[in-house]
This record gives sequence, structure tokens and C-alpha cells, in this order.
Amino acid sequence: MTPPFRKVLIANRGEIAVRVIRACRELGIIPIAVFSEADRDALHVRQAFEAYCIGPAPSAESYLRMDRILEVAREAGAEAIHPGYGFLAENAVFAGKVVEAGMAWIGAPPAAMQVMGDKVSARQAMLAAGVPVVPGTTEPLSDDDEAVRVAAEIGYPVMIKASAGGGGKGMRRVESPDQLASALRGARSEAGSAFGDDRIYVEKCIDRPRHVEVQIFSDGHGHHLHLFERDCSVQRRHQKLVEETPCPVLTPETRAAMTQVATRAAAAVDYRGAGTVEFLLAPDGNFYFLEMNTRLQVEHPITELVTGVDLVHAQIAVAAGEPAPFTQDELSQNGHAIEVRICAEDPANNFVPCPGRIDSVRLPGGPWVRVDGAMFGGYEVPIFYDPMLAKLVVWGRDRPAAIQRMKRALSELVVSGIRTNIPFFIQVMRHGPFVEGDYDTGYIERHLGKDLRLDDGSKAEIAAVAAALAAFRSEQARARRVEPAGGPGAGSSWTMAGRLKRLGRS
Ligand code: MV4
Repeated sequence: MTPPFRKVLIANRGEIAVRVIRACRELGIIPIAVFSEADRDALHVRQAFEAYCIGPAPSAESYLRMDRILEVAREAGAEAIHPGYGFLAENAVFAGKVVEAGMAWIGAPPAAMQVMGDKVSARQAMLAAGVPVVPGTTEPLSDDDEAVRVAAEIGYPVMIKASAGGGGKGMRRVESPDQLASALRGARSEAGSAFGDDRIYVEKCIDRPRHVEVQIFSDGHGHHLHLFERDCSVQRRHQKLVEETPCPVLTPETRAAMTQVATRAAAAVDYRGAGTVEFLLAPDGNFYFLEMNTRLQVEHPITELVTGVDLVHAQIAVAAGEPAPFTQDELSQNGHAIEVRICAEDPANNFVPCPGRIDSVRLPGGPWVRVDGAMFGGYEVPIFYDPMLAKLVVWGRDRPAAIQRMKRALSELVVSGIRTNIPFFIQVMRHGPFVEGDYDTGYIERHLGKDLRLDDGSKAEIAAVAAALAAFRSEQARARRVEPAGGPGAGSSWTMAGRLKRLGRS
């Protein structure tokens, strides 16, 4: 089998760059890495065949520099560019430049990115395609009176959203007409400063929704396929923490309807490649289009584990003009998969990012455990980028088996030297409501500080340090009795404490 491309440049860093490099290697493609000055020692640089520095640490001066990346791609003789997720992945201008330069773009068509990049235009396109959208306006609001009228019509509570929005920015929940004026003002100014675009619109608020998304895959030969759903409701402040598939509450009928709607959405924007159609699933079983992500997503591995499809292989194939390497009939959901996002952050301190130097890593293994990561012992987590270190992904024949395996894998995983959210996930896997599948997008906020506690892990770490220090002191006291001053083992415990402090561990 001849590879579809000889060389592919990966315009990204971290675990997703490593993930794409792995696919390239399996396909006999030469992977080319780019890196910032902060990523000289990063894993994706070590694993690539060639690696080029594209600028200083801040992403605006490196991973977002279209000109530098294109220059490197030409110089290296890349035939295609894979953008990963984030950075330039959903940038229609960059995609256009890649194609203009005569290279293949292993991503979404620029036109689809444009339509889906704006919420109002996405809603209009979906409405026209017969996809259920949340009831509300289909044009940006022209004035406050219009908002008052529409809100009364659809009924409170309503949501004010920014047309250019994403990640909850510029979003306001409004309970009653008297709150409307101030919410409109707030949303407008937040959207204006965040996106340079203050267009806003109103829609009905869906209470206690689940975030269920459908993986779609299109090949440019008229096939718009789906690879079922993922439930990503376990999130905090719009950061996903746990994802699973199948969604534990989706009925076969709703699944059939949702996946069919998702492929219709893909067809409506003439999609090609891997994409995700996000829905809000209401407690009454109704679902509504939320947005479409025109990229490969962080949580794609759980879909790979239950379908057996390598989505990056498939992306590369269709970017080379081949048909999808599978048909809808060949796809089914086999068993259950769960992913947790391991981050350098401190759950005891409100999940603040907690970069630093990793002392050592012990990865879990054994049957049906997958780690997609870019961390290793001695790695310095840069402060400039997302603090995600790795994704821990497990498969089980059913949901209880997958949860049990995730607990086992989490207990094997050790990341020392920095704080991580590993102890938090151990609690989630034991938490009654999660185990029952009884959660929605408000799950973490509702349980945090009550029956989901955050400080257990860090207390265990402090206890471990205290125990080590006590052992060290007693060892020293014993050594001092048999050795002359200044000999091996000399040095007070305060010296040791000082060293620990300099290492940022006390
Ligand atoms: C909503 C909603 C309820 N009703 N829209 C949050 C991020 C943005 N992409 C859409 N979001 C929501 N839109 C209506 N009409 C609730 C949310 C929401 C949410 C959605 C998906 C995943 C997590 C969420 C957390 C809080 C709120």
C-alpha cells in the first residue's frame, strides 16, 4: 500500500501532535513537527522525523504564525498539513492558504468552517436543513424591544448568546423581563470586547441539559457518515473533564434520530473529514443543535475504542481524495469507553493551572487502557499553553466494566513533582450519581465541595511528604551517631526543607 502523502506537517504541539505523528508512522508517512522555543524538549519534537522552530513561546508568535508554518512546510516538502485541534484548526484563512500553496488540508472545508464559526449563520443553515435548533431568533437582535417581544413569545427563562461566541462567553441566562435590559447590555459588551463583534441573539433556555455530541465523518464522495455519540456533560466552566460513549441515557430511538440529524447537518454544509455536531439533550428527551465543531476533537479516542475506526487515518485518507475507509453499515458501538483529561492543575486550589517540572511518570497499562499524552519524567510543563498532560482512555464490555477499569488505571497512574487532577477523577469514578449515569452539565458545580471533595489528593501528597521528611530526619539522626560531622549524610533537615521549597514542593 502506498501512503497517500510522503510528508505531512503537524501544525500543533502536545498530545495531539504526538497522536497525529503516530498515525503518520503507521501509514508510512514522514511526520514533520514544528515547535516554539518553549517546546524544544517536547515529545512531539523528539518523535518527529524533522522538526522546525517557528518562534518564541507565546502562541501568537509561534503556533498561530501562518506565514512561518507555511514557509517551513514548503522548505520541508510537506504535501499536507494536519492542524490538530485549537490553534489554527478552525481558521478558514489558514486552510485557504494551505490549499493555495498546493498542499492538502487535513481539516474541514473553509466554507463549512465559516458557516459554523458564526452561531447565527449556523442556526440559519441548520434550520434550512431541517435540523432542530433551540427556539429563538434567527437574526441578530436589532434592539432591546425585539428581545423583550421574542422572550415573551418563547417564554422565560431565556438565554442571551453572542453570535461570535463559544465556550459560554457573552452568554447570559435571564429569568424574567426585568433582568433583560441589563443582561443584554452585559452580553453585548462582553461579546464586543471578547470577539470584536457585539451581535447577540435570544433563545429558549434548556434547563439541566446534557451535552451529547455526534462524531460525523464525510469523504467528499457524497458519503456523510456518523460514528455515534459522546456524552461530554461532565465539565466545569466549559472545560470538559470526563467523556463517555455510549451516552448512558440515550434511547435507541433518540440515538437514531440524533445521528441522522447530525449527518444531515454535515451534508448541509458540504462537509469533508472529521467533525462533531453538538446537541443539548433536554430531560424530556428532546434534543437541539448547539454548534458544530469543524475539527478532530480532544475526546475522539473514545469513539475510536467503541467503533474500531482510526479517525486520524481516515482524515488523512479523505484529505488525499480517497473515499471513507468504512461504510455506515460496517459501523457499530461495541462496549463502552471513558476518557478523563489529566491536567497539571490543583484541584485543592480551585483547579488553577499548576505548571512545573514533572519528576517522574508511571503510566498505567494492561488490557484496554490507552494513554494519549506528551508528558515524561523531567518534562517541564510550559505556562504558555493548555495544561492538559494526557488523556487516559479505557474500554470495557459495558459501562460498569469501563468504570472499574478506569479506577484501576487511575490508581496505577503516577505523576510526581506537580499537582494534577488525578485524585479528583478517582472520586468521580466512585461517586454515586456518576456511577448511576445521573448527571447533566451542572453536575460538577452541584456536587463540588459537598459529596465531591477536592482536597483529598493534595492532603495525601502532604502526608506523603511529611512521612518522607520524618523518615529522612530519623535516618539522619541515626547516621549522625555513627559518622563524623561533615561526612556522608550530614546536613540538617532544614537544608532539606529549603531544597524542597526551591523545588516548589512545600
Ligand atoms: C445553552 C444552555 C441552555 N439553553 N443554550 C454553554 C456553552 C455554549 N457552547 C452553549 N452553552 C449552553 N447553551 C440554551 N438555549 C446551556 C449551555 C451550557 C452548556 C452546554 C454544553 C455543555 C456545558 C454547558 C454548561 C453550561 C451551560
